[in-house]
Amino acid sequence: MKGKILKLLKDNKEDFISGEKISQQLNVSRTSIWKYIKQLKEEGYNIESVSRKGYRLISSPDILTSEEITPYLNTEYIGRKILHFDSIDSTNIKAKEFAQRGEEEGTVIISEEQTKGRGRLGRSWASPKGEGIWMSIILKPNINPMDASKVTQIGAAAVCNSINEMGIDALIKWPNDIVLNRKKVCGILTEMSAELNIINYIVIGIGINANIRKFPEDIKDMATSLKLEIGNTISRKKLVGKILNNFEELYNELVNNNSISKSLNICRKKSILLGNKVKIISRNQEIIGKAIDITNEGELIIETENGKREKLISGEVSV
Ligand code: BT5
Repeated sequence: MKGKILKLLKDNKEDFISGEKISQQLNVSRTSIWKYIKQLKEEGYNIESVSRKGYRLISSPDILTSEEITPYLNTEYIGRKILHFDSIDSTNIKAKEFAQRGEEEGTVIISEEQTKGRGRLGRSWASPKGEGIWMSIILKPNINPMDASKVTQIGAAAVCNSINEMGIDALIKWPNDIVLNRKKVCGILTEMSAELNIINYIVIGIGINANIRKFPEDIKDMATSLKLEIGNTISRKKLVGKILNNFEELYNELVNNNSISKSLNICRKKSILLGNKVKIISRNQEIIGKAIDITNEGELIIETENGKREKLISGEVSV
């Protein structure tokens, strides 16, 4: 109901809308309306209330709730349900809990802050309040568990495209980073629950340093935010909308055609690695060579100095 009231206010932004009209349209009592308006004000909505005239929305807060993101969505199922938290341990942990309990494909968990944001191999991910996009998407694709890492390539392509659509020239550092001016602005963590032949669910966690102003000492040389690089605060909700739109389009290719060719075209075109000398640590082994291509399966091909070609499924890369 709160969402419906907010939608009415948003649709009538130019004018006041009376309590009576809201009450009639939504079949809700005037007292309840007053309570919901109070809640909205507490969330940061600036709503003018004038007796005999009614309510008018003056401004909305910069929060990543379903009500704020939905106007930017053109998806069918990705992000049509968004669960928003002010602060949680990790959106991936929460998404896994929900997925385990039967939550549908496409549901998105977003938090303004993570107290235990996670990277790969249990590393930590700095997730300060209100300054980033910390979100996880629940997926239930009917694909071979061996192909789960393809979802990371889809995510990287969706995020890179979306940042590019905002006029910012980000690149992809295979397999799971988006970089801007050679520094990391986004990391992706794909986790899965599966049996030998069947995936129970996949959770893709996306962390974007949107408007972070200052980084902890230990990562300040390798991390950056969109705001720090371009000098402007960016609209987080608009960016989330774009990412979910791009993601659904690219993910549908995997689900419908068992292919990620569109994502890979983006990953190749925007790759910061291809054509360059790289050092990769994969399964405790260090490989130095030239990054040649990304295969149709999403693996990176490296040509070592003795001319040998290696295909990698994941790893720690430095350029
Ligand atoms: C990643 O791991 O890059 C995956 C990060 C995924 C974060 C999202 S946020 C929403 C969802 N919920 C979660 O709990 N996680 C996901 P990896 O490649 O292992 O990189 C981790 C390393 O990046 C750390 O060891 C730090 O050195 C560095 N790092 C930590 N916080 C960072 C930040 N905010 N920006 C850039 N680098 C960071």
